[in-house]
Amino acid sequence: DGTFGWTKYNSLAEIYAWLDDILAAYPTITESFIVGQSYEGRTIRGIKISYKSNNPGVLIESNIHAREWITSATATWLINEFLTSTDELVRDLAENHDWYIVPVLNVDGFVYTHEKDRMWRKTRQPSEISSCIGADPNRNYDSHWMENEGASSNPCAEDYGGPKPFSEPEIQAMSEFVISIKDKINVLLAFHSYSQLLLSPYGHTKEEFPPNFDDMMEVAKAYGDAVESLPYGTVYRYGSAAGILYPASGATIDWAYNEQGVEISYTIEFRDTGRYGFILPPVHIIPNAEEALIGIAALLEKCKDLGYLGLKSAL
Ligand code: 0X9
Ligand code: ZN
Repeated sequence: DGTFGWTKYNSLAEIYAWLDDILAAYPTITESFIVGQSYEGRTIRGIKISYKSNNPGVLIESNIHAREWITSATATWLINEFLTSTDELVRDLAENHDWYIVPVLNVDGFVYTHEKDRMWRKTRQPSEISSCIGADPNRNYDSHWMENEGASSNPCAEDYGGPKPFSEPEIQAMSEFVISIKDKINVLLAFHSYSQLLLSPYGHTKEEFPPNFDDMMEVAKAYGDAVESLPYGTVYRYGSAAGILYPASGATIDWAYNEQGVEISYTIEFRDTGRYGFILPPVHIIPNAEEALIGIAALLEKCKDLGYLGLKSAL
């Protein structure tokens, strides 16, 4: 019926109904989890996909920015591939990693983009000092929060860091969820759009680079090369977030890397490079998702070669 054929973008209700169908269809491989509740009281849901024990863990955070619809469309497409594909590469990828996928983190903002303002980015919690609403959830984590002009202190700005770290209930909840599984997580991928970039820490400074920066760039190159090798593949650039984009402090990947020891953490900025930007036509969903799939497969292969996919803790 086209509701879930990745030929259009879906609402939160449609995504959650589809998730329920998937969980019911694959009860032994999938597990539902709840990250927490949003400011407006919505449930932030996720799905774990695990074919066997002692797999390295990969956490995918998607749609932290409300208007970046390609991210949840890609995340749901990946879930479907992991469960249904018969392709050998996809089967290896699916079955040899444990997947924790949060398709829509900023649920209130996402609903707002569907119902009121397509270009909304932030959360929907009102400010106490201004009539402007919401904070940038990707500036709200407690790691170098507000440092080096990596976020704004103006509640009306698109990159407002919030009144304090973890002021946004969605980000507080996500941080608790990450902490609860961090011993099982080898790799964190934060899905964003747009610009076709792979960004490593640090976000708060371009003067310094993380200890394993060279490894992270090698891993990012593997992603870019794999995507480019596709017949219709696009070009991905890579570097540290502050180095090739702009300073952004308090982002998910920086907090996970700096404070929680997740040694491989990337922001992936999907299609396109600006022609359509956030309003990416739905005909891009499947090609973008195929690029993500092939890119993530190459990325994890390189991570494994470099020794990053070992068990983090004996159970
Ligand atoms: O500004 C952001 O939060 C991300 N770009 S977006 O256009 N999707 O809003 C980039 C974040 C990268 N920076 C860090 N991870 N620090
Ligand atoms: Zn974003």
